[in-house]
This record gives sequence, C-alpha cells and structure tokens, in this order.
Amino acid sequence: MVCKTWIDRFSSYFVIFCSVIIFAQSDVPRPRGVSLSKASLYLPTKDFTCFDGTATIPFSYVNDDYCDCFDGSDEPGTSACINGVFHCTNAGHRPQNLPSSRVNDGVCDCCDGTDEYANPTACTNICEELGKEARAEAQRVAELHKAGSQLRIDLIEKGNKKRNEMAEQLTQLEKDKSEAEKIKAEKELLKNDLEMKENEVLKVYREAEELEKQKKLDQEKETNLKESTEHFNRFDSNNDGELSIDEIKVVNVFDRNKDGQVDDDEVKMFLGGDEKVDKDAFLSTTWPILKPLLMMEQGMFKPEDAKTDTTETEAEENHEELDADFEGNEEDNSDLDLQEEHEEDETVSEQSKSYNDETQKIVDQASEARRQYTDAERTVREIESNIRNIKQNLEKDYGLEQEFASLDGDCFEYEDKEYVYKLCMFQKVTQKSKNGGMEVGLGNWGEWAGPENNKYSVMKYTNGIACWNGPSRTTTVNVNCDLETKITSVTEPFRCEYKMELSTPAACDDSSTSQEHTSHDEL
Ligand code: MAN
Repeated sequence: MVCKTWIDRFSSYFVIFCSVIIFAQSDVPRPRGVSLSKASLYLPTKDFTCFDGTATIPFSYVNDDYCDCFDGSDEPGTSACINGVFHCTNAGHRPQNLPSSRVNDGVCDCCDGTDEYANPTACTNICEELGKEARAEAQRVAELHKAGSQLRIDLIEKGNKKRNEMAEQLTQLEKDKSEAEKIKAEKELLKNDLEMKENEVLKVYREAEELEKQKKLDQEKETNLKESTEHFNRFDSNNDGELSIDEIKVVNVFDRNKDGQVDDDEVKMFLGGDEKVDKDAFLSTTWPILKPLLMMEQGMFKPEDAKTDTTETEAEENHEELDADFEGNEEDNSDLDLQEEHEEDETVSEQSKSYNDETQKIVDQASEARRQYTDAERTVREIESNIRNIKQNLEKDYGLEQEFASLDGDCFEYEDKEYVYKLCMFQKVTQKSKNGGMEVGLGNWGEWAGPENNKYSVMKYTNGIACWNGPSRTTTVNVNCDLETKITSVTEPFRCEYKMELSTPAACDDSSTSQEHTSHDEL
C-alpha cells in the first residue's frame, strides 16, 4: 500500500479540484479516464475499492493525483500510478486505453485531446475526421469482403469438388491395390515355381562350373610351384638349398633404385631382412613378391598407376636387361604362355555357359517370370504411394469450408531487387537470387498460425534451409482478403525469418468484417 502523508495529500488539492470531480463528457457521469464499461465501479456516493481488492478509500481520493491502489485503479485520470490506465472516449472514432503516464505529457495521444486536459488548448479534437476516414476504410474493406466472398464461394465449391474427387480416387486406388496385390501374389508363385525348375536344371551346369574353377585353381597352383622351384634352383648356384644375398644379387629386378647395381639392402628387403632364404621361405614369401616384378620387367604385367608411365621403350630396355641376367631365357617365356593360356580358358568357360535348348527355355521362362513379378511389385508400390499422397492431402486443413483446398499446389511469385520468391501453397516457399545460384528453401508447409478467432489468417512454413550459423529458415504468410490470389510483399524482418503478404478471395469473409465492426463499442 502506498503510504500517504497529509502533506502529500495537501499538495494535491489543486489537482483534485481540476480532475477528480470532473466528469467525462458523456451521458453517464464518471471520473476522468474511466471507460463506460467501468463507470459503475466509480460511484461518488460510495467509497472506492481498488480493483485488486487490496484497499477501500474515500471516493474523493479517486484521481487526486496520488496513487493509493497497487493496481493504479484509483488514478485513471492522472499519471500518479505507473500502472494506471487512461481511457479516452474519442466520440466519433474508436475509444482508446493509454498508459496513464501519457496523461498531460504534452503529446496528444487521444484524438479527442482528453489526455492533455491540463492544457486545454494543446490538442484539437480530430475524432470526427479520423472516424470518417476509418469508417470509409471500413466500408471499403466491407465491400471488398462482400465482392471477395462471392469468389470465395467459388473457391469453396472448387475445393469441395477437388476433395470429393480425391476421395473417389482413393476408393478406386484401394480397389486397384487389392487387385494389384493379387496379381503380385500370382506372379510370385509363378516366379518361385519357375525359379525352382531353373535351379534344378542349372544345378548340373553350376557343378560343372565349380569343378572347372577348382581344376583351374589347382593347375595355377601347380604351375606356380613349378615356376618358383625353377627360379629357386636357377638362383641357387651352389645348390646348397638356400639363396644367399650374393646369389640373389644377379637378379636385376631387385635394383629398385635403378642405380645399375643390386645392393645388399635391396636384396635384404625382399628377404624380409634376413641374409639368406631357404626353399620353403622363398616359395611362400619371396616368390609372390618377385613374380610380379619379373612380369613387369618382361612387360607382361603393369601395376595400375604405372600403366601410363612406362613407355614401350622402357619396357623393351627392361626386358633386354633381364634377358642378360639369366641363362636359358626361352624358359622365361613360360609366363607369357601362361597368360595366353589363361585368356583362352576364360573364353572356354564363358562359352560353357550356353545351355542346351531345353535348359535355355526354362531359364528364359524364369527370367520372364522374374520380370513380370518385378513389374507387379512396382505397380503395387506406385499405387501405395498415390494412396499415401491422397490421404495426406485429405488430412490437410484447408479452412473451415475447404476454401483453400483448390489452391493446394498453386505457386505464386514475387520479385524484389535481389530475389525471386516463390510460394507453392501448402508445399513450400523458396528464394532465388537474381544473380544466379541455387534455389534456397525458406520453409515447408507447417500449419495455420493465426490468432484463436482468426486461425486461417496466418500460414507457417518451417524447416527451410539452415541459415549460416543459425536456425533453419521460416516464413510467415499473412493471408488477406482481395479479389485475386497474389503475393503483395515479402520482407525479412529478422535474418532468415521471412514475412509474406498474400491476398486471396479465400480470405474474404462477410461475417468476419461484420464481427470486426461490432467489436468496437463507443464509436
Ligand atoms: C542468403 C539469403 C538471405 C539471408 C542470408 C543469410 O543471402 O537467404 O535472405 O539473410 O542468406 O545468411
């Protein structure tokens, strides 16, 4: 409770004289700053009780320029309370409630000038003029809504038609789906049956193929063993069953740094760091490394990355070097022979895949059954996807009377100096720079977000492309009544938060404007 002293009270007498007892110009007498609806709470014949119920004071304390009530209700006509509310009647225009701090502050806030009563000449009453303008504007809006609501009815009709069609399509698709599923099941049975037969007839081919493969592997192993033993024996010049560094040094391929001689270190690298290698270790460890090097030297094998680097001349030179290193070089051509042999083998095995007439017939039938099954499966998937889309659309909120339904998918563009914006109704909003570059998503259809009494006046598009170092972009679309559907402005009031004004007859509603009018009392 505000503490009041007699001195304070005394200092306010002058103001009491001018403002407390003065009654507002209106049919119903009430203290200054009090609205018609609250007049009954200020009765001069009774003590005044603060609105919050915390105190009851003599009526003479009302508007005495001293704040007695916590809620400021005892000072509606002065600026004594920081939370006081001053009401101006504004006869001829709209009434207004102001923070009472604006009372007698030298600024005319109310069109009737009553907030500046301490200086009666400061403000001119312009309520009639403003009221006239406001009424003309209200009239224009009402007429617009009236004309637009005719178009809105058309949109409602279109919307309902579209939804009915979608519902019919859905029924048809459900039927198609069960038909397609039946076909799919039949095709699956047929496919399984033919695949079983195919498996049966191909078994003998597969087994032959396996055998062939195994035979080839065994042959390769044997050739490799023969080849590696031959090389080992050739290098083992003292026939002691071990290859020493000196014995191996004659093999020029070990000269990895190409300085014209094979160093001990270069050889050791191939011997896994040892001074010598016995036959077993040579076969299992050294030979697998050595063989590709030999082949490379002979120009029969090149690693992927070296293929483009090695010129023919180099390969020839290397070959010659290698020839000089060994005696009995004819035997070294065995690698080349082996490769040619291998190629022929492959051709033979490919050819062996051609089946006899009876088998080929079954393979063809199974392939056809597989193709038909895949088609049937795809058809079911496509129908299911159409059903999902239609269901999604049918669940969308297109307004109280489906007035927005026919606009779903319609796109509208708006250009400013820098960007072209595109709104695709109930889908997405995008932005494209006029200087080129990718389209930027400013949000996907989210929900209606207007106030409780006007839900369909605001659309929200959310989860657009993330803002650099920030949240994802969002767009708020304010939906206004007009005779044509178009975007009238786009702004970005905060970074990556876009605001669009969309006008459309779908938002023209006769009843909403009449509601608006009746909500302003005391005009
Ligand atoms: C782009 C546009 C702008 C946005 C910035 C944020 O330039 O999408 O609208 O403000 O990115 O970095």
